[in-house]
Amino acid sequence: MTSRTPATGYVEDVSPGRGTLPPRAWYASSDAASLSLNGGWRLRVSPTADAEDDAFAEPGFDAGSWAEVTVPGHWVLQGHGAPVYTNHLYPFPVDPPRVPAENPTGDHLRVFDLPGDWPDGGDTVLRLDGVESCARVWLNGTDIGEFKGSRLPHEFAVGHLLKPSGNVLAVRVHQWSAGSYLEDQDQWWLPGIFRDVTLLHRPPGAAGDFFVHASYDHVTGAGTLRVDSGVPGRVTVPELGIDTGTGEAVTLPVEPWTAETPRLYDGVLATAGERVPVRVGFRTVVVEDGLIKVNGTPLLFKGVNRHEWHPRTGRALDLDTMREDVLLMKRHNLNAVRTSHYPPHPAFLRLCDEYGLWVIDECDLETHGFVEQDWRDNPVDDDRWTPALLDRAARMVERDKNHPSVVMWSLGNEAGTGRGLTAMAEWIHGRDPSRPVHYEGDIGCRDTDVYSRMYPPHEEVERIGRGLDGGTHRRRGLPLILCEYAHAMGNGPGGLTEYQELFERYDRLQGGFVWEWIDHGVEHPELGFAYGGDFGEELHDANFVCDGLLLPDRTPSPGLREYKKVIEPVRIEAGDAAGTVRITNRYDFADLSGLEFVFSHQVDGIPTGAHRLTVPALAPGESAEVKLPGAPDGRGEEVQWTVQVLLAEDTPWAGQGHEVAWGQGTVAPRAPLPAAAGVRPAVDGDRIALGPAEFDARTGAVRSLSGVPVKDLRLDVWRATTDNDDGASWQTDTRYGPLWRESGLHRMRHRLDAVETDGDALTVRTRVAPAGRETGLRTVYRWTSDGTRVRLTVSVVPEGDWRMPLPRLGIRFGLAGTPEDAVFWYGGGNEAYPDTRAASRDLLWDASVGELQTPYVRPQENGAHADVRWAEVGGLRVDGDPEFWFTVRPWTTEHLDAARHRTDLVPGDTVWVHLDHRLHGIGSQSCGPGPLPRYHLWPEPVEFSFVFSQPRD
Ligand code: IPT
Repeated sequence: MTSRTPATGYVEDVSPGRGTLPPRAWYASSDAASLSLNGGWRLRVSPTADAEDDAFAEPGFDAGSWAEVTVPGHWVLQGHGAPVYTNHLYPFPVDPPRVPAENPTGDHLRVFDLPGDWPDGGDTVLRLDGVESCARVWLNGTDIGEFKGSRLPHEFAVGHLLKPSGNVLAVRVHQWSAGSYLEDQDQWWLPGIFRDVTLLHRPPGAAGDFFVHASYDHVTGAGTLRVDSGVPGRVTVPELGIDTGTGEAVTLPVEPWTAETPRLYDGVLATAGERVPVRVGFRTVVVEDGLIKVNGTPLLFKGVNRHEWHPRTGRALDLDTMREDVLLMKRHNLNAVRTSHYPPHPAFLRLCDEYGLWVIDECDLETHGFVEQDWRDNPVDDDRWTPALLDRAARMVERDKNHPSVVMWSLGNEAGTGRGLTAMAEWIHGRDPSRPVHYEGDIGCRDTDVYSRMYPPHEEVERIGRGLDGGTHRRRGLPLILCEYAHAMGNGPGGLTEYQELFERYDRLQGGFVWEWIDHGVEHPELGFAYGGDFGEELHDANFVCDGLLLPDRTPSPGLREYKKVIEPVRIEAGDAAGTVRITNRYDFADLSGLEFVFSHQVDGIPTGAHRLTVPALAPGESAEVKLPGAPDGRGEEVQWTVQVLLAEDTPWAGQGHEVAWGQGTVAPRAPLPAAAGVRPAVDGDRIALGPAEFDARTGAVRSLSGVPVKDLRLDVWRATTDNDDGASWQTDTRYGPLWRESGLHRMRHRLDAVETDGDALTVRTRVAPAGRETGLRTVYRWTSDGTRVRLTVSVVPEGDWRMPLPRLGIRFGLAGTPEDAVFWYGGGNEAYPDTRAASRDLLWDASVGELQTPYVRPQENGAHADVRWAEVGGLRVDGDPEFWFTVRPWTTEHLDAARHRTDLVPGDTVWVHLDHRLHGIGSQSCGPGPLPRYHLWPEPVEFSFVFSQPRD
């Protein structure tokens, strides 16, 4: 027997690769030639790593019959094979570093000519910015090496192999490799050459690698610039009059860079061989006195975790999409991004420098699946893998070190603990002492400079804020950030306001990063957006991949608008003295001079005139009380004040007039509703008339109100459970979604006990309860009328041993209608639930029924509006006593509950109207804690009323 090492042995080799150049700074030279090799490539996908020999790499190979794909791209999103989604489970047997025999392998071919003016001399480098997960590369038939580390650049020296024309670049990409064990992030597995491929001419005397050190001394106001470069050269920054040698420090007065004031100075590094534009931002990051400070000032991160995602191209993003992300973040008051869980496309960091976002740059490392075996054999605790880990750390730090926006390095995510991580941290600290190191899994903070947690409940965050959490001596002296919190899966996240209050109350709490930026739904012709399982995966985690603040097409979700309000940089509250507002500057660095304040009074939801409010240019943290103009005479109407904070001038990220913050308060409350009584019910055969209402005499069911036919009006306690109701399987706290279903709250029965016409009321007595349980809700509907209006008072008394809160408590009924029908209401605007209502602003609103549906990728409860005084829908007006939660749908809750994808929802000819007295909170239990106890809807005796009438003109 003879054995032979397969030619594909490198696939399962723990080493990072062979033949690549040392990592270096990523930059675009202004004069050295380059050639993009993006575009159409030939592709052949084989089922295993070694199904095909390497003859395809030879010049002259005829790939005419191969498919065409676009590079950058993933072949599984271009019609060849399918994506696979798992959260933390490896989608193959765990036997490191071995991978399955079924290893889809994409042979990519590209033939290219050099441009006619391609310079002679020097060298040329081939750079691949991202290939998942392992690639072997040939140029003109010569094997130049192979590499792993999907979201990191890899370069080869290829000058000696290039010809003026007919160059053949062959890249064999394996979906699975030893590297896959290090890339177990919660996302789709998407093989391919998904970032740019570029040929870079390197003239003699080219800069190669360089390190821009630009610090800021907040005491003196001076910046110090020193550019270290392997190849000597001159550094010029004309605006500052800097003209100095590499390796030499210059100190002079500058304006510092911050995420709020992203002051960049354009400079040039000129070596003998090339000129390289450098964008210098002066800032100094330290952890001192237990706080993360930039330029001497403690930061508050208002952040988000960003995976790279596009619903058609996966992790292959174009510049416009990256810019759209940054603009959306800035416009929603975000100031920070954690690049979960790998370094992003380098252009994204350039945008962060330019527009201003604090960045935690995270290494391409996660070994989460090892948790299933109590972290046994975890590569980060196995010395054989350490070179691969160090390679990843170096590729990230070297590539991204010149970005002022990067204020922290992160070792990776969910990789347990081990010597390899320590080695990475040591290497990073040595190479770049100017930035703190982050890693959430280092619970004692042995290797890290900040204490970081994921998804802790509020009370635990508060304990940490008060320094009562214990922990190692080192940890006790460090600030806390929540690298992930508030899981934005489906409807939610709830509880943001209360987290923010804690962050603002305790210095040690320096904010956090909501999980996550965008739903990773895959555009799909039949399903709308596909999620895990939709491609027939053997193992998958369903729609856990859709947990973003943006829907997959980048439509902001209500959760993003909520977050924007919660983290607004200016707080507007009622002042202590009557007729005043308190205005607080919550920026860390900026004053309020770029903002204008517009004030108006609202009478019954209608703004009356707008005035400019003069507000002092408060420094960060300062507040002032400002007097408001006199209120109009309400004459029984409700009067509110509203202050909007707008950009006074155009900024790079939003135009003049863009709203950054707002506040609202009450001047005169709403007048009580009339009793609407006096007329007596009249029984007439099988019907009862009561003013403009008609009822079934036997059942007491309402048939019409003000001439509008009404279907199935009754008490409703059910909602199509949200992802946060259902909760994550590993949660140890009660998960109410499953409990509600188990208890039959979705199949309540309505027993009729009596229909009474006494005096001026029609009273319908019922008991609402699920089969198989003793618990129930005694429910009495009491109808009265004054001849034009009809008042319904619902009283509910719980019976039995209720051990759970209710999803909702209100009534629902059907009206003839379609999604196009207009709805008007006075009350809150944004979708809101008890713990997601910060962005709910009172106004007179109108929308169509269809527009009021939030199209969460997995359909679920959505679309409630808070504090609604009255609403008009389907030819009926409803006034609430008290205010109610208002929801309309072109389908029933039962349909919504059964739907798995958007396209399962088909409108009928009925619009279902929900008027809720109370709702259960939303929370974050799809990964974190449930709603705070104060947002639980515990059954208790309640009474609430609605007055129905004809719409007003
Ligand atoms: C946490 C992961 O870090 C993140 O990648 C994502 O999977 C998130 O959960 C859920 O969407 S890890 C979890 C065990 C808290």
